[in-house]
Amino acid sequence: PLRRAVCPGSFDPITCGHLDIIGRASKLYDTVHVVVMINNSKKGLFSLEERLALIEEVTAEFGNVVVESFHGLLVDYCKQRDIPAIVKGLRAVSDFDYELQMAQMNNGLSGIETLFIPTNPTYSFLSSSLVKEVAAWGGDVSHLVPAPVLRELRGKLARD
Ligand code: COD
Repeated sequence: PLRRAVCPGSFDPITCGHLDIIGRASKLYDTVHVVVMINNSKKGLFSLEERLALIEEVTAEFGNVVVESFHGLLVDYCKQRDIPAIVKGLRAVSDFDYELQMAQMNNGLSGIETLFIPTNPTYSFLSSSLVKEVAAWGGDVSHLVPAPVLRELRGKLARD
């Protein structure tokens, strides 16, 4: 049978840290579903459509990545698609507490397994929110986000 996994997130926007994890997962699974989880209470810089288009563009090279969005619980997305595994990146011990809680909650809710891939140390400090903050103040994030994201970030910030 085909082995499939989900890489969930907000991806506002996708960074080189996310992309590293997705690329590594794409070598371990037949298909990787990158899913933008919709959180109505968190207004992002990028619209849902923009996030999806950017993820499509930068993950095309892997050849086995499906990009979707979902409104609801991650375990319900996994159940609907019959996907047994979630893959997450772990940046530092500070990620671990919360990721462990979510992994245990998700396993208790539906039996789904969460697998962690240690972040490439080059990106261990990297988050979408820091990228947005640094870029907003004119800092250089060109080594932290894929080129299409850099282009869109510059466009957005120029309009503000
Ligand atoms: N290096 C490696 N991996 C990274 C990096 C980096 N620099 N940055 C992020 N990651 C990985 C992490 O695994 C992270 O979890 C994932 O990428 C996504 O990151 P973000 O910042 O885009 O997304 P988050 O942290 O906002 O995502 C949280 C979820 C959307 C996954 C979570 O809230 C969720 O599952 N929500 C759906 C509702 C639900 O089911 N809730 C119950 C949970 S128990």
